This record gives sequence, C-alpha cells and structure tokens, in this order.
Amino acid sequence: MAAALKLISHKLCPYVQRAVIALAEKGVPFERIDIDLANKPDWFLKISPLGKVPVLTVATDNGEVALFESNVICEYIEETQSGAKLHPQDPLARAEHRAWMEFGSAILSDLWGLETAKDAATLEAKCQAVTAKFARVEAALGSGPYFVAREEV
Ligand SMILES: N[C@@H](CCC(=O)N[C@@H](CS)C(=O)NCC(=O)O)C(=O)O
Repeated sequence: MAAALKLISHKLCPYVQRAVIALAEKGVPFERIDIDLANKPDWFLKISPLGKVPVLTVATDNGEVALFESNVICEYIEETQSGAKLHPQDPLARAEHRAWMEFGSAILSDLWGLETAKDAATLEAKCQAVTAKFARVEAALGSGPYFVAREEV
C-alpha cells in the first residue's frame, strides 16, 4: 500500500529536515523521496509551485494533495498527527513559536549566503548577519535549552 504521507526531499536541504524532525518526533511513518534539484523531474514541478523542496503529499479520498513550504508542512503535521505536541497550547506562546520559525528561515537564508559567498566582503556581511541572528536566538532562549519546557507544551 502506498504511504499516506510522502516527503519530497533533497538530502542536503535544511528546510526538509524541519519536516523530518516534526514527523520523527511524533513517530509518524512516511515515505521519503529524494530528488535531484539540479535536474527536477516533471512530476515534481507539477506539484511544487515554487520548484522547491520540501513538498509533503497527503493521500485523500480524492487523490493526493501536495503541500509546499516547510513551516506550513510542520503546522499541518502538528495539527493532524498524534504524538508529542511541538507547539505550546497557549495561543500567545504558540504565536511566538511561529514567529521564531520564521526567524529560523531567515537564518537558513543567511547561512546559504554565507556558504555560497563569492567574495570576502559578502562573506563578512553574511557572517555578521548570522552572528547577530544567533545572538537574538540565544537571548530569546534565556536559560534554555528549549524555547518551551516539555511540561509547558
Ligand atoms: N521557504 C521554503 C524554502 C525551501 C528551499 O529553499 N528549498 C531549497 C533546497 S534547501 C530548494 O528546493 N531549492 C531549489 C530551487 O530553488 O531551485 C521552505 O521553507 O520550504
């Protein structure tokens, strides 16, 4: 039988890892399909409007639905799957979580700029941007190590 959830992935993509971590934390079975982003298959381009991974396909009575954008996929997993809750129950704390998820996306974008910098000035600028963003994360974490203690979730 085909898997109810398929995660279209790339082995190096950190956005894919978000979805994988959410699925793994909740113990949800899924099929992972890694594609070559340098040679995107036609079937992938049909279901991925932005041409990016991850895409989560969900089997329904009316066929497969394809979800794109890692944060959206994580929210869907949180809302539909049993297992450990990853968001806090309090709406304000949950909204804060979502805001930091967006901030995480900005960090990943800066990291990509850092890894692919073609000159020293760009490298230095991206280095400073990443350092500043991690300082914000550390400040928000306080004594940490998590944004929310397990018993508060
Ligand atoms: N905002 C997207 C970013 C996903 C993303 O940038 N994925 C990269 C791989 S890590 C990708 O598929 N790049 C292919 C391309 O841009 O052509 C998300 O959170 O899912």
